[in-house]
Amino acid sequence: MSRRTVLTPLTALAALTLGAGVAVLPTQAQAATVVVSNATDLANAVKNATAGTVIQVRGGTYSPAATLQSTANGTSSAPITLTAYGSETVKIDGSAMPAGSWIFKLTADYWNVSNLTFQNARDSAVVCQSCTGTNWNNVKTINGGDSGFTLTGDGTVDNTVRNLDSYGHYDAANHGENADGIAVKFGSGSGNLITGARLYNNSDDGIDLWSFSSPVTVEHTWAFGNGVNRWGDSAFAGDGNGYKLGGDGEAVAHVVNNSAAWGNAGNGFTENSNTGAIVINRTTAYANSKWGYYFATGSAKLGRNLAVGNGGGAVNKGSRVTSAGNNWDSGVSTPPFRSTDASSTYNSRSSSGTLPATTFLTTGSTTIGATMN
Ligand SMILES: [Ca+2]
Ligand SMILES: [Ca+2]
Repeated sequence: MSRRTVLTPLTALAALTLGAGVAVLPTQAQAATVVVSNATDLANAVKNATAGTVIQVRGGTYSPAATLQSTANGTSSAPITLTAYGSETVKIDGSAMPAGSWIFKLTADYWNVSNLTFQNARDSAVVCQSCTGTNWNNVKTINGGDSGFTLTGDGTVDNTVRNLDSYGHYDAANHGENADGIAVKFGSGSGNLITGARLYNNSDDGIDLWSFSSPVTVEHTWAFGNGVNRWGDSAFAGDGNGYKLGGDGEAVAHVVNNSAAWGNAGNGFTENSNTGAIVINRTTAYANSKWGYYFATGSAKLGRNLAVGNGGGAVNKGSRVTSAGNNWDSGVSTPPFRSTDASSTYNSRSSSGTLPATTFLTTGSTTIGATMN
């Protein structure tokens, strides 16, 4: 049962003094702050949220019977908040939902969602459709049946995804062809930022910007180990790009700053046929199976990037690419890595949610490659 912490005794008092008027009391709006401790109350709290509602979820694992969803908008001054209670650990598990279910779907504006894990989705874990002004902080999407975190639809504007962990996703029906760590696909809208993400061991790509026609900014993000067949699938079809930065004929100038890709089965960073002026600045591609950077057809701007040990080579770039200050450009040296042991990259995040401290792929350079933080 919900514990409504901002109950209004005056309402009860009014009911008493009204006497027979009880029957015509207006429906009491959901209180501003709702603390929930079971799956039914969680579902109802999400369903009934209105601008200003704060939903706090007590620690534990919740297995709702159906997708948690809302079309209710917050406002910029009165967002809707969904978060863990205090510092408690909350896991929302999709296992009990029907096949094909997403765990959490918003078609809504101005929600702040934080400190929650969405695991074992039957399909995608979290989908925000045509959302404006949502903030996602320290969310984890784990081991689902399609992409972990998705922004989609026209009117996808000014959303920030900060410190997302998204891993272990695999779409069995399509032999892993579709399940990405984070997908910003099939839509448009400006001002979308992904920062501090760790996107790994997904069957398809780390991040996929397929058919999204407005620039997306990605920074301080790691994509690794994607597209590796970890499921014994004899018809495995995952692509395994760390950063798949386009597709479906869109020409769009996405931006990737200070991020890294390693150990992916495909390319570290790829235009994926996007001919727009993609900007890739101070990133590192290490030991990906194909190219570190694959920009064969478009007009990307590659600056101060570091490619080492990639199976296909450092870069495949077409004549329209601008390339300067990268370690494949003439006269630019390759600083040595302090460490190529990736084990620390799996460590817990800092208390504020930032990426774990590591020396992996750091060089100390102030001019080239990702700083890995
Ligand atoms: Ca794919
Ligand atoms: Ca993909």
